[in-house]
Amino acid sequence: MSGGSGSLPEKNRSGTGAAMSHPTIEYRRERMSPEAMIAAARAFLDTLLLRRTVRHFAPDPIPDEVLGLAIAAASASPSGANQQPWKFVIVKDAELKRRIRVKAEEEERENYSGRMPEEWLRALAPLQTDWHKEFLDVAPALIVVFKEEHGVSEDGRRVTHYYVNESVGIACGFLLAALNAAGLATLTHTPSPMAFLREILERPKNEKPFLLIPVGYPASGCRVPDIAKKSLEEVLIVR
Ligand code: IYR
Repeated sequence: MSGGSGSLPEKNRSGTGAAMSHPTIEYRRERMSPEAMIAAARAFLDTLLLRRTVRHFAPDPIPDEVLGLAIAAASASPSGANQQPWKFVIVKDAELKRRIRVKAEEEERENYSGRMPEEWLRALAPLQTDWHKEFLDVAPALIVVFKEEHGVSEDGRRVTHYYVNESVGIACGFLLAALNAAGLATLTHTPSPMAFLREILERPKNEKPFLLIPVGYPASGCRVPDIAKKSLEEVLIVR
């Protein structure tokens, strides 16, 4: 057998002691050679290093199928109790994008002119952001990620969801990586507060906006801040 470090004792095979009511399936994955692992990890890193947060998009349309595949990748993410507490709304309609921009800019104007403390504004200065959010109607698609704070059963009862922020955060990471792998530029935008997104996009009350991701090609001549990631030495501790 490949891919395992050993066999589990029979009574623990299901991990729950309830194998009959909660069936398991065998999980196999071919082991890679160390060389192949290193090559795959390096190739993945090199692709991720191509990603930059982009604030200037070309209006050119992008293939719908790529968006669908990237959202399928996001939805393959692990989640608390496998509850998959997320919804992804793709907004391509020009009028909806315009309404989102108008509301986001209203909020951001307040943020930049008093709601954000000086320390926050100083931290943001290298990113050169301000209240203008032109990208919200220029980018060909916005993906609005909603978190389901709780679920609703078929008979209308409230279902508790676990580790919602962690789950949706991981799914967003998968989504950004998938879009990046397909050669698209993204922006992780969090207009604050963003409750207006639920109203404009007519989502139910148990869904809260989590992240707004404009997607597209970078505009020609697009520039990004000259900022760097921390070195591995700064972020990695081996004990
Ligand atoms: N939401 C504002 C401010 C902002 C906050 C953080 I933290 C950023 O990393 C970038 C921007 C805006 O979008 O301009």
